[in-house]
Amino acid sequence: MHALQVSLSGILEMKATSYTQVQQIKSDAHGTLMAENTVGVYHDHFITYHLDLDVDGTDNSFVKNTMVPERNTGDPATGGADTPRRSYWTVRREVAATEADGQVNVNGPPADLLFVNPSKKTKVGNEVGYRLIPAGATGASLLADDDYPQRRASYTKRQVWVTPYDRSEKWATGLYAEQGTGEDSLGAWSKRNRGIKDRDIVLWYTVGLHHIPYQEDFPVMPTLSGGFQLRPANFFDSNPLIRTRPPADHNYPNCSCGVASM
Ligand SMILES: [Cu+2]
Repeated sequence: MHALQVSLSGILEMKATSYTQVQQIKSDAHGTLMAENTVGVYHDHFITYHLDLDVDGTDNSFVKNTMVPERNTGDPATGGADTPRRSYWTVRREVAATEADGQVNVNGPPADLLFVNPSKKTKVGNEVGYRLIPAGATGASLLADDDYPQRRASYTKRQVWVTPYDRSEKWATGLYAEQGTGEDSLGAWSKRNRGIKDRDIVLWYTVGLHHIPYQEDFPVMPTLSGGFQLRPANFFDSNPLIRTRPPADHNYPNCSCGVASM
């Protein structure tokens, strides 16, 4: 399993103000009064990971396993069962065909997101894969699509994008982010809606944090973290830890206790 985490710390972004007390603020101060004459401004952090995943080979597919609530029809022909239970949930499996299917807001309906190799199977026939698990910090941009920072980083409205590998597509906001207009960015590339099924695909995962500053963040911020995990999902035939050897019977110099001496 791979866990990736990014942490925010350091000096908070601040602006000067004439306010010295919260009661003086009559219009939007666009931030929190952190100290006299000091406002910590509202802002976002977006950290984008660009991962050329190769799950047991280069040609992979992106699979969305969406959990779907169902009513019990009582009829096995329609997935029901003759029991008093009224409902259950099941999985709708979708293999992304093109880039449009590869864009996911992870705050939507519950779904497992997997990268599989369709040509490699476990003994019982499941496609080998890895699962992407967001671990906090799943903020999506709140800015208008025609706002300038948002044009450059239109992809920040969704945490997950999947594209076919292209060596010229390396940085999500393009080569010149500061003066970019969005034409050389992940959002623009993905509009071509290329095929992403059973080929060399790339995951772009954006960790997003909306930051309303609080007084504890001043003057230096206690660490705040977010990230994601990549976890084997039908990659091994069973729990691989089962075959791990037990630790050898060491004599640790600072530890005199042990089963034999008790
Ligand atoms: Cu911040």
